[in-house]
Amino acid sequence: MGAGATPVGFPQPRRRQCHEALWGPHTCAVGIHILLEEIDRPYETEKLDVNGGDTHRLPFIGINPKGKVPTLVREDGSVLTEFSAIATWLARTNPQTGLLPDDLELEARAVETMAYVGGTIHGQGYARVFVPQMFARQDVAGEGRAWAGIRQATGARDGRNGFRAPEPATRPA
Ligand SMILES: N[C@@H](CCC(=O)N[C@@H](CS)C(=O)NCC(=O)O)C(=O)O
Repeated sequence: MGAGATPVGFPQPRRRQCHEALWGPHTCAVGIHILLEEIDRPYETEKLDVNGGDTHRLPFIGINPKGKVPTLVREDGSVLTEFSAIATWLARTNPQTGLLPDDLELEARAVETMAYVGGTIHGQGYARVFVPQMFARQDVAGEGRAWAGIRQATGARDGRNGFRAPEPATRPA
């Protein structure tokens, strides 16, 4: 399959007049909406009822099988997902906006901040607020489900040992 070819079974991307951001109120996708405003070029939006489950139903799930906003359908019809990827791509394709510094060190710092906000504050922080029952302190979770799962998957007596590298004898020669 040549570069840029569409895998069999996938809908052929259709060119569009402008980008379309699929987003939901009160979600991190609002950030991409803000960036599109900053860029000051025409764009379209599709507002989803995320709490109502729109991201897990067709047609959205056919566009982004991960079932997450933000999702950007670009002018060439291709779909880009993940906040930091979309933000970086929007910044790089619109350098006049100065959204991302040119200097490598400053760019690395911007990516560092984006990764922390997206991965740690958003990904873990909010999950801990919304579904605290899914999290337990590791020092009291020795008999908890997570370690039990690791024990089962690895055969380790103590869940923590499940993370140890295999004994040399079990490595391929
Ligand atoms: N790793 C994704 C996470 C995006 C994400 O968690 N989006 C949430 C809204 S803030 C979502 O779509 N949730 C819908 C769901 O999980 O059902 C990214 O960085 O874009």
